[in-house]
Order: sequence, then structure tokens, then C-alpha cells
Amino acid sequence: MNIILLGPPGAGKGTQAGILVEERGMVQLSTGDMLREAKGSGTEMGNRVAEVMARGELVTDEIVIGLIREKLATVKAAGFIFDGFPRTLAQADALGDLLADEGQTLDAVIEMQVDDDVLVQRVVNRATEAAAAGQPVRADDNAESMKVRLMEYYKKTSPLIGYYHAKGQLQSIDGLGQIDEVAAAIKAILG
Ligand code: B4P
Repeated sequence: MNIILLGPPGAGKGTQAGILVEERGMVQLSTGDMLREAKGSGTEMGNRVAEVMARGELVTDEIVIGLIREKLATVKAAGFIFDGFPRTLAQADALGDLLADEGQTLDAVIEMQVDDDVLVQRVVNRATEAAAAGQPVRADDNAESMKVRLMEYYKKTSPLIGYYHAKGQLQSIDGLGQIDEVAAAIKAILG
């Protein structure tokens, strides 16, 4: 089973993907994590990615699609969770082609709905908690970057809701509850 977790920044895509990995042994493909890894590599591409992410903007389709293409060609799994990918219509088209090339299908797209004020609060909380624990704070986890991240989401990613709805693949859930309540809503869809 291959699924997409779709939603605005801080909706809890990564959090729920982690639970699905634990419970079902699926493989999480988080473009956010892959880009943070590239960022730490010290290469020219990594430095460019770091600047774009810190501003809260989306990294280019070319780079992100390349990362996913490489994973799909090299990682074998019973099921993939696409976490934070696709984020643009071009990425969605590319994913359809890549899965078809591998003889795979997309089984569900789960849209997590969370109000903007809660999203901002969650990422600011994460930054505060990380700082208090002496851990690294994500460069984009602040109110200023969140404004840009939300604008990018509504402009470039939210059209995917209609895209997958038209294909009959979209399932929307309330992402406002506690983490286990959201996990239960996903379980109700996936069975
Ligand atoms: P991501 O790493 O994908 O991060 P995100 O969308 O901000 O977070 P997510 O929804 O996974 O929320 P999380 O579980 O962490 O993207 C970061 C950046 O990478 C993007 O801005 C962009 O620059 C770049 N990028 C990534 N993919 C790209 C792509 N395909 N194309 C172009 N650029 C791309 O949860 C957030 C917080 O909320 C956590 O602290 C968590 O503990 C808390 N939380 C989660 N669920 C909760 C709940 N139910 N209740 C209370 N708190 C909750």
C-alpha cells in the first residue's frame, strides 16, 4: 500500500508517518528529512537548499523529484508513506509517472486539516521545547518563516486537494485532535 500524507506545515504529517512506520512497517519517504540531510552535507546544493528552507519557501521541483526518484529506484518496501511530497502539481504528476514505472499504485491520499493559528502554535512550541532541551532548533520553525510556509502551501500545494479529489483518491481528516486521535482517524481509512 502506498499513501500520501498531505497537509499544511506543522499538520503532523511526520508525526503520523512515524506511527505508521512503527505499526505497519511501511517505509517513510519524507522530503523534508531528505532535504535537511542534503543541507547538512556542506555541498553547494546543500547550502542553496538551506537558504530556501530557512525562508520557508519550497525547494525546486527538480531537486525534490530527483530525491524521490532515487529512493524509489533503490529502496524496496511493502508500502511507502509519502510525507510532505508531492507539494506541487508538477511533483504530483512526477510521482504518478514514477510509481507507474515501478509497476506500483497510489492507494490513498490523506489530507490533514488543521487551522492556521494551531499550526503556528505547534511549530513555535517545537522551537521553544528544542531550545529549552538544548537541542538544535529548525531554522524554519518560527512565526516569520511560518507565514511564508503557509503562503507557499495555499498557493502551490492546496491545488493538490482538487487534483486527488478528481481522481477519487482523497480522504480528508481532522488533524486538530490529540496525536492518538488523529492516528485513529488514519487507521479508520487504511483499515
Ligand atoms: P517538512 O519537513 O515536510 O515539515 P512540515 O510540513 O513543516 O511538518 P509536518 O506536517 O511533518 O509536521 P510535524 O509532524 O513535524 O518541510 C520542511 C520544509 O522542507 C518545507 O518548508 C520546504 O522548504 C522543504 N520541502 C519539504 N518537502 C518539499 C517538497 N516536496 N517540495 C519542495 N520543498 C519541500 O509536526 C509539527 C509539530 O506539531 C511537532 O512539534 C509535533 O510534535 C506537533 N504535533 C503533530 N501532531 C500534533 C497533534 N495532533 N497535536 C499537537 N501537536 C502535534
